[in-house]
Amino acid sequence: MINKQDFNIKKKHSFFSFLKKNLIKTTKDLSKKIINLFKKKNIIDRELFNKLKETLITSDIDIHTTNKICNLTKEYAQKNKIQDSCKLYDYIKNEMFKILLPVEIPLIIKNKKPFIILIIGINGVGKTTTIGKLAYYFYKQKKSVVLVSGDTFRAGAYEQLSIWSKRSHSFLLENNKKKDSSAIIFDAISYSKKKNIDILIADTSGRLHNNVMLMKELKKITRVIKKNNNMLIDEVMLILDANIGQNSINQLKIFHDNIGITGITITKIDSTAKGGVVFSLANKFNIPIRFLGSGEKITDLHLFNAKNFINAIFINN
Ligand SMILES: Nc1nc2c(ncn2[C@@H]2O[C@H](COP(=O)(O)OP(=O)(O)O)[C@@H](O)[C@H]2O)c(=O)[nH]1
Ligand SMILES: [Mg+2]
Repeated sequence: MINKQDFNIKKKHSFFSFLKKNLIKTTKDLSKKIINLFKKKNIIDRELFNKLKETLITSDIDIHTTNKICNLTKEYAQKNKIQDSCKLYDYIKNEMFKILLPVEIPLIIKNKKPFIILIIGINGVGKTTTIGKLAYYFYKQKKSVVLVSGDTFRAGAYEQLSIWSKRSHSFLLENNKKKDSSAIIFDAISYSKKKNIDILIADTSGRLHNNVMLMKELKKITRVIKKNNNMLIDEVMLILDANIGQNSINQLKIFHDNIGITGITITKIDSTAKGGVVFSLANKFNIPIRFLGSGEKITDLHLFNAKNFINAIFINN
């Protein structure tokens, strides 16, 4: 059953209130502490900056990004001879917004058929679920979508994708059990070309990110796709689970070094207190954050929006 509540027709501000509500877990502490330090009159001294540093680090922002925010704020306060900590609230808000803004780059579907999206990431991060949500998102935009299950390792992977294909009105290609994932995806491209399909989304297997075999398999998939009449993958989307905090930086680095990532989707922002990692990912890698996943329903997918994310932390009341 399709959930009638469609994100495409939701009012703009409802996404903001959604984020505010759902980010409560993600950024509640961060929000509360920043408000305590910079919405109340505090003396601007070394202790205040130590507290800011501690606040950022404990919400899972890495040390490098934390130092950047603290140093900029300190310099701004000194340069402008600011005495009152309240006057720094908007400054910090803006500096943190500036970290997120460059990675707010939505996925544009070019008029190339099929537009190929390869979904990768370790086990359990939400790859298959995100594919279902994406397929529905494109279905609402009146695109024809084909799914293919390149996960030949996990028992039930095909069946799980099959459920999502029905929910999202997309077409799932049958897998030839004798073939490996790159051959299965190769066939899916040929099929989609023949049928003039708009978008092909390929699921892949997870396992461990330091698993040499996994990287080998993903490299083979990208090689095989390139050989298919020079078809390029249009989006290599890495799925990261917000729950794993700083560990997602390592995951992104390994996948990016081996395969080359063109976009990120961060799932499970509804169930974590480690949302600060979004700032680390944005600051350390200049890779677009496409979507946020906020639950298990088909409509729990949201375009990443830097302003909404910041406004959910820096609450103005
Ligand atoms: N709360 C929450 N759960 C999610 C989200 N995305 C996926 N999940 C759950 O995470 C689990 C693993 O998802 P799955 O798509 O099978 O991960 P995969 O192994 O990467 O394909 C499932 O129980 C999903 O329902 C999300 O955004 N929020
Ligand atoms: Mg899966």
